[in-house]
Amino acid sequence: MIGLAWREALMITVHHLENSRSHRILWLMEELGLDYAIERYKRRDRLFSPPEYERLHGLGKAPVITDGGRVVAESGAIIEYVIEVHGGGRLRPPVGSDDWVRYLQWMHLIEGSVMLPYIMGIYLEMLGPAGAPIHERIHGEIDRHFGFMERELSGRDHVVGDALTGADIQAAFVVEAASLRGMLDPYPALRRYLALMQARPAYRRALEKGGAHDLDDLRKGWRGRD
Ligand SMILES: N[C@@H](CCC(=O)N[C@@H](CS)C(=O)NCC(=O)O)C(=O)O
Repeated sequence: MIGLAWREALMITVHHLENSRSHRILWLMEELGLDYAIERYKRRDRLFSPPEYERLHGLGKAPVITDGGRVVAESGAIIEYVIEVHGGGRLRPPVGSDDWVRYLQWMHLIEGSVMLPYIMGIYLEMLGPAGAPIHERIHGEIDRHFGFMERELSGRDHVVGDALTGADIQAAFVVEAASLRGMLDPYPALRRYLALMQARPAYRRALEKGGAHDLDDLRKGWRGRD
């Protein structure tokens, strides 16, 4: 009989920071049906990761997983790692196929491109009237990125092909975050896509296991409207 500590050493541990992108990884593990452990961490001042999280990985940003002696950070890298090492070819198109090229682009598009204007929009809002000189530029970039995703997802249920892939797990978080800020009114395809993702049993199980997904702080006014 293997003791608990040993069992955990042999399986992936998802280091889950409350209300964060680490929901992506819980969702991934649930979709793949893998055995995993969860270590939970509370945010410091509702915003930052706690010092124990920084001790896991120098950047201290969620998500982080440990897999035996390996520590993997950065959500896109974790999703690719888990799919390649433990996924047995599931949740990604065959390597080298056209769908795989699209999968790779979306896997990197979200954190590499879309998150930047999204976060800049939050900071702009914090600046209040002082942000006026860069308002048009930032909102132009937000519209450009979200408009691109809207056109790409029109008439589709998934980012790639006709089944869920890791790229959907990467994409849904930013669409959900935008939805909470009331940004999706002009984007019916993104609203439909998000509803499809949120209805998946594995998405919901990840929420149950990870605890409340309270992204309420994101709800604060958008473009100063509310
Ligand atoms: N590009 C990174 C972003 C990581 C990130 O910003 N994580 C946030 C949670 S959603 C975080 O750890 N915030 C806590 C902090 O900044 O201390 C990824 O996708 O993993």
